[in-house]
Amino acid sequence: MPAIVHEREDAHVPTLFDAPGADLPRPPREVTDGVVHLPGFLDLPTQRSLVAEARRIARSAAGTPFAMVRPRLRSGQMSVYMLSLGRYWKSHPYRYVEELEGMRVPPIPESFHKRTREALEAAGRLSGSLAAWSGSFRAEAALVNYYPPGSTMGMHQDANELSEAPVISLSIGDTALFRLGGTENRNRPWNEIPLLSGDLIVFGGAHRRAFHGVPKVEEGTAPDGCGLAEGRINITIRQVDL
Ligand SMILES: O=C(O)CCC(=O)C(=O)O
Repeated sequence: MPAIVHEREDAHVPTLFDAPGADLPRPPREVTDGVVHLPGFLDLPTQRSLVAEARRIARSAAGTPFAMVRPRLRSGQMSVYMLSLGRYWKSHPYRYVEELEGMRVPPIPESFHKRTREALEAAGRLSGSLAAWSGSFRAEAALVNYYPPGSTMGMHQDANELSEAPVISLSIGDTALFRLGGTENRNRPWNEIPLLSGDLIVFGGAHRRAFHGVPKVEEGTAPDGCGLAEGRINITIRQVDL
């Protein structure tokens, strides 16, 4: 997760539910080579338990070097809060570390590992580029991103991992617009995928280093029972080493 650029791109984003096609059925699909979208991958009880787990870890990390904070990057203050598990994603310069101030990064909980295995199995059934990873993927770094109302994430590349293994991304809470472009720059053309609570995106293959971001989160759309009263949680899981 390197440089986040805080562009004002959100100014052009329509309301998600007004967007053309927003009311169409959402079948599981390979959106483009190596990018799989599985709507409703997590049921509500699973969403609640992942949120509860993330809260428990965030509470125990409070006051330590691993506290959930809004990172300050070279490009400015992020609006998203981040909690690092397994490896800590550090800025200045951007890199992953296994410890800070002599303390180990909190481990990735078993519930996240389990969802990762299930996600890769399901994604591998839809994408030839992802199929090989379900047996060999090692979940080494998990980021819990909390989007309070009004927050966004600028277009960026996940480029600090040595591995080409895909990124597993789970969404809980408010509906977000996930924008995925090419590997060369932040510009169009993009795929834009509304991510509802419980959705899974896996991106790898030709799009592992694609620029991506979240220009819009629709306030007040989190379903009852997902475990979040407001905002959005995104959990991304990565293999860092080769
Ligand atoms: O919140 C999301 O859906 C995307 C998160 C993301 O891009 C990242 O953690 O690198």
